Amino acid sequence: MYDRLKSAKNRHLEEARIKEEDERERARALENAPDDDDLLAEEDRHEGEAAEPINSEDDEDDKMPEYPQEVKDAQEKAREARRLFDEVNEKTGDLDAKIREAEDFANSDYGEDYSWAALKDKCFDRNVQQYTYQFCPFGQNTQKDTGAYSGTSLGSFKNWSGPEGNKYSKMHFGDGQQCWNGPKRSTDITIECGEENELVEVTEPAKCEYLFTFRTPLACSDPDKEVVHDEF
Ligand code: MAN
Repeated sequence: MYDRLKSAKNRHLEEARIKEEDERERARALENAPDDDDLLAEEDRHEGEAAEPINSEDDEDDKMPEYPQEVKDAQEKAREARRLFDEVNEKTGDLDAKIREAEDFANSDYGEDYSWAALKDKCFDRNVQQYTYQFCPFGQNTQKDTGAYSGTSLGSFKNWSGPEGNKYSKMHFGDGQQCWNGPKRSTDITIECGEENELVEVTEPAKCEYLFTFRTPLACSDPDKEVVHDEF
């Protein structure tokens, strides 16, 4: 999928580059100015001013002679080429963002059936004493004074950390805000089956090491996969 996006992007860029290059060539040839190899830069300097004469021999004359028509045409073409280039550049920027997003998605572990992707970009809060804790499954956990705007990072998602065979039952978050005289803050999350997505418990068993319990229907075993026992 990104290969297709990438080649579309490269094609757009190449077309715009060639078109801009052609127009510059033409403008250079017409202006017959060997030193001026950047018509667009020249164009910038003239922006907002009346066109200046090429060979101004009469300084007293207020009326400015204009560039020859071919040069003005070439300047307009160059402006057009630049507009096209800017437009394509913006489109490739959008494509870049989509490619990054697709790559991120492909490099993340959302489970065999990608079902955990449903929690991507979601966050769940719980108030405990003076703090509001926030669990953002594939992002960053925080602790903030309830009502405060910003908080303390309790780590960002590192990996699924459940035991073999049950990998998706725990998550580890690390590299949070450094604890005074202690480690960088981290969170371990235990994931349980529940009817709703809910952060049900928050504790700090050791200084700056947090434990969350999160309930979600995603952790409930798939009834299709369960062994069906005969009821006879
Ligand atoms: C803050 C909070 C607490 C933590 C201390 C450590 O008060 O992040 O959870 O135990 O800092 O100094």
